[in-house]
Amino acid sequence: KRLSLIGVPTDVGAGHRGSSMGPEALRVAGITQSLEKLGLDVRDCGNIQGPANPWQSPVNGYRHLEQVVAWNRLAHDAIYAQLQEGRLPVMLGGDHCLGVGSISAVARYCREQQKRLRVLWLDAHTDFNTAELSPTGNIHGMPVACLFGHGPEALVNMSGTSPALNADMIRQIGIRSVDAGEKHFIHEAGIEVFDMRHIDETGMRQTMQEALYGLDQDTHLHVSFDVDFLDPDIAPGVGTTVRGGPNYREAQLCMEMIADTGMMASLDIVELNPALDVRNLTAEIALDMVESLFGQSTLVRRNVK
Ligand code: DIR
Ligand code: MN
Ligand code: MN
Ligand code: MN
Repeated sequence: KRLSLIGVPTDVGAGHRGSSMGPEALRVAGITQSLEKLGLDVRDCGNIQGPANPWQSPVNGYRHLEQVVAWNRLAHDAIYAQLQEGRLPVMLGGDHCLGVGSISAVARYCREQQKRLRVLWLDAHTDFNTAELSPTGNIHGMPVACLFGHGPEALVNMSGTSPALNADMIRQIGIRSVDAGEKHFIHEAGIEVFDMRHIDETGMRQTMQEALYGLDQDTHLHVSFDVDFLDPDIAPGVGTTVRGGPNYREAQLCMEMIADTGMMASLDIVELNPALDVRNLTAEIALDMVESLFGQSTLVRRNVK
């Protein structure tokens, strides 16, 4: 497999500064070398350059909308270009507002290639807020709503059609923090959410079997990995920690079961915040997870493709 790492150093969508250092923290942790060791062809495209963070309060319910749009356009174009070259884009975020640009590029590509799209959204949060519903105005809490057609026009239309996604195309896993208005809105949208209670009750294995159900050879599988998916005991270096997430082994199983499908065709790694981390531990843990996503396993397994 041929991979392209694309650094998108943003924190304009977040409520804390520092996720803009995420791409470099992943490189320092050795992402290129780790993936090359797995036999992958890795191209590091470096970092995209975009507008600075003006650190302002929300305007009409959105914080830094102009900058968020600019960064997402750049991310969209960079990711789309790598897909067109037949490479597997790995977006190194940056905050999760970038899910709009990344998944819009993937949705555009899938439409052209007549591929089905399945997005796995690994996150403590559903990221389904709108300007009206959001308690913060931070756009990293809104990307899924934008992809469903709810949000500012520039973000909503980024894939060339709106909505870019519908409920058949996404599964959310690890959810444990949903804002009051968001809770009703996500239910209305009909999104299948495998929250922490679902994982507690059925286990990660059953959860992932359900989340991966129905993939076929024509499916493009996109993984959007918000590092706050992980329990803060193992991953403290994120802006919005929420207790009670998947532990190391549960998260590993999740990633290994995704790898077993052999179908992951694009990946986001977002919300890693080195300013809040401890000796780059969270980058290293996130990288362990990424290694598993790309097929690192203890033993040779019969279902490896
Ligand atoms: C919160 C936090 N729901 C918001 N969202 C985060 O501001 O909308 N998403 N942190 O990853
Ligand atoms: Mn998120
Ligand atoms: Mn999150
Ligand atoms: Mn390792």
